[in-house]
Amino acid sequence: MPTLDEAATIERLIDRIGEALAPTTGAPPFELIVVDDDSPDETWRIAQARADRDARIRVIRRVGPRGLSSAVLAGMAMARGDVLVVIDADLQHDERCIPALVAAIDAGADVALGSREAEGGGYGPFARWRLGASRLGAELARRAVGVEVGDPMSGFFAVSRDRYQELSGQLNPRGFKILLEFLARGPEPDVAEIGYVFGRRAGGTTKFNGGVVAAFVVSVIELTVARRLGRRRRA
Ligand SMILES: Nc1nc2c(ncn2[C@@H]2O[C@H](COP(=O)(O)OP(=O)(O)OP(=O)(O)O)[C@@H](O)[C@H]2O)c(=O)[nH]1
Ligand SMILES: [Mg+2]
Repeated sequence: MPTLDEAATIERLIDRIGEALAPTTGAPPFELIVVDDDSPDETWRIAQARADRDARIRVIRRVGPRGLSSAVLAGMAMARGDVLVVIDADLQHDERCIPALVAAIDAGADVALGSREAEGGGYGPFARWRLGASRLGAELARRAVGVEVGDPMSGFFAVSRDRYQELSGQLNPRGFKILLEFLARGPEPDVAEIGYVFGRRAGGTTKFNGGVVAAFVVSVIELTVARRLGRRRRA
């Protein structure tokens, strides 16, 4: 779970994940790794207080490197499980879908997406301009990754340990859309999509800005070139 100034929501999300993955539900055992970039609102301190009481939780407070995608990769590098799940901390992602994401990986998928475009999914109260921009971005992303996926812009997804290990030397931690890296690099992945309804940000403020869009455009170009070259080399 990457966090930057999410003090308003992090505890609620930790509670909800604990409920969604309680042993009584039959969900697999889990660890929760919070990767915080030295949030001025001290999200890391709140998370650490929970970790002190709960051995399943670990907190990384990074003081040098920054960025959502690099935080995700830092968490993955520490993770011990067979399935690696990424979820935002602002309650926009539905943690009740985590067991379905894990089950999809267990059933053989390389990547499983929480998808706003799959059955049962939706954009909820997403602002109209963001919905338009997101759909346009999704179309560009689909072309870049060359994989038929409904919601390549998702920040809520699971990756198998095998896929992670196969790609770990090639992943570029640029910007917000690390999922694209898992879709575009290496051999074409087997992808599952689990519908969920994108929620309203439940507190705190957005980190989405012009820099995020610029990084996305660079990623799309770079992944398109890398994939075409890779395919030619493999052919
Ligand atoms: N560690 C870390 N986490 C980040 C960084 N930027 C964003 N995040 C986290 O990544 C997640 C996604 O960021 P958001 O601001 O919610 O982005 P978004 O969902 O596209 O935008 P909204 O719909 O406005 O919430 C949240 O949990 C953020 O706290 C960063 O630089 N470092
Ligand atoms: Mg958000």
